[in-house]
Amino acid sequence: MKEITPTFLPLTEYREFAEGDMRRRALEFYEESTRRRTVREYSDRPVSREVIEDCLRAAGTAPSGANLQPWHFVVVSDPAVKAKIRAGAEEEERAFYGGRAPQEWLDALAPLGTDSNKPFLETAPHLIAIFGEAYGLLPDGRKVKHYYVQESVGIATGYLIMALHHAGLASLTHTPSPMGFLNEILGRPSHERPFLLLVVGYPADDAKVPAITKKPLNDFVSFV
Ligand code: IYR
Repeated sequence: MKEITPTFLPLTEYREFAEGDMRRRALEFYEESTRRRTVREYSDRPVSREVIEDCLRAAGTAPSGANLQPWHFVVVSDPAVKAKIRAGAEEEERAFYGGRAPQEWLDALAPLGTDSNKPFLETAPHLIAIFGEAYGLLPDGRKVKHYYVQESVGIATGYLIMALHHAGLASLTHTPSPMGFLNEILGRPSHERPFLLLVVGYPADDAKVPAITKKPLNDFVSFV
């Protein structure tokens, strides 16, 4: 066993807000979240790498199991690589929509109007492939086990989605299944499990989104 003495520092960056400000901030954040929509029709307008980097920096501040930050993000902007990803995803999606998915699942998806055709994987300027690392690797090759990988990567992805939205960018959480083709195309090792493919860019000028709604608070929250 390694003896490690934790180091503690004063919590200098915490900010408390007066009650009114707190209420306003909570409401404003909620209202900003309601404006976010998952977008499937993108413009090919470029998005600066700096913006993507800052949003990823925000994702990297997410809490994680034992602070081991068990994630890896690959930003794909090269059209040739995006084309390969589209081909890989559409192959899986054709199998999914063509029989692999049970009817119940297809029925659940019907309101979204999705199908196996994924042109946005080439149109959008950036695809961010998000991986969860089952373990970390020390410079000497030793493995460091990671904890709560799915939870940690999910939280970091949530931060990323909101950071992009806050910056004025649209995104789509795309989950072709299975996603092993991402490891192959992007040359990631097998202990990095594909978690999600985030499509990022400006919406197309004529983008439409499905008429779907979110549950009201009382339908998904209880107070005891
Ligand atoms: N991966 C498929 C199907 C799909 C599944 C779920 I669950 C969604 O919320 C949306 C789509 C596709 O991307 O079309």
